[in-house]
Amino acid sequence: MPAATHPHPSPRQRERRPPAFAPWVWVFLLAIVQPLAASAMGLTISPQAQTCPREAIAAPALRPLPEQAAQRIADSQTAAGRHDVAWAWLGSPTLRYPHRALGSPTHAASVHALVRSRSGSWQVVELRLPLHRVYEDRVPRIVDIDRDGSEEIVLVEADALKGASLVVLGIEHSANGPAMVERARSAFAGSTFRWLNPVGVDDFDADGRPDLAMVLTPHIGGELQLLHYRPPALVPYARALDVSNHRMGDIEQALAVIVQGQGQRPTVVVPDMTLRALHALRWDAPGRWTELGDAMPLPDRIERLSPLQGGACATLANGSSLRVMLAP
Ligand SMILES: [Ca+2]
Ligand SMILES: [Ca+2]
Repeated sequence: MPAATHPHPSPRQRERRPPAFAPWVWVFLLAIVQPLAASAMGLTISPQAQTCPREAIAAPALRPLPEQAAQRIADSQTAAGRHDVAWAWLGSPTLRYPHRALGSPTHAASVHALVRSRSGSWQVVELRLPLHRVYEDRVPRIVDIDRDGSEEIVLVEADALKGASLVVLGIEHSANGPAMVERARSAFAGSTFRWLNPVGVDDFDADGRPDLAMVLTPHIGGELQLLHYRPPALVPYARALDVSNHRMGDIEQALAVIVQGQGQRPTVVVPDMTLRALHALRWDAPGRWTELGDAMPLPDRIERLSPLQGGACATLANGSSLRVMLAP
């Protein structure tokens, strides 16, 4: 396992650190010297005329959304799969874990999915948590993480004493039909109300197998972790400090983007702890972080990051949008 390293700039990078202009001066300078900035820093930021896209254009759903999905918890999102999980949603609202990281003390005590059975019919399956657990999350993520043709569901679960854990659920088939089961989970965050926010799934270390990325404790000193999927565990193999992908109390969970550069491993674009600057971090051989430029200061707090081809679109608290691109 490679040694965990910190994304702080090397002495060489520090020598290149430009003088501390006001953030708006930076945006202006970057806009007018973009070609130079692109080759020198690996990450460019320029104004974006349109508002950032909310969602990628989705393919047609496998099945109509089941009526039961209307019972999902308030402010939560349904998720659509592409293979054998048509839909997933969070249910059974409960106040038994009164943490307001996502704005409301209501959390889900169950997850539900419309899945394809071995006979080809579609059935709703569910997984209910014990009384000391909730899903402290607002959106299921459907992905075939082990590429076996059957989709998994990724969620944040929270324990009354141990805090949050990232969990991967799968569909298991038996004579009784399909059932939702736990495949793997990360270590718990450590104590009550310690939370984590997922970033996404990609093959960050280029071993041919998808990994998970998340930010542990994004409100109190966030740590970006890359984790191998090794059922029954999610095993961290890389860590980077001074990151955050969530503002305490905000429902928005999308503040980090995975960018696929040409001929390179995937890069994680993620705010720093102030949510006013961006890191671009890539896990490179033989096991170290490459930071594509120093953290880039922005004119206001980042409220959301949306994927763009080759980069990300940042929505700022002042309503403006910025285009954040990796150098090719
Ligand atoms: Ca799978
Ligand atoms: Ca991998």
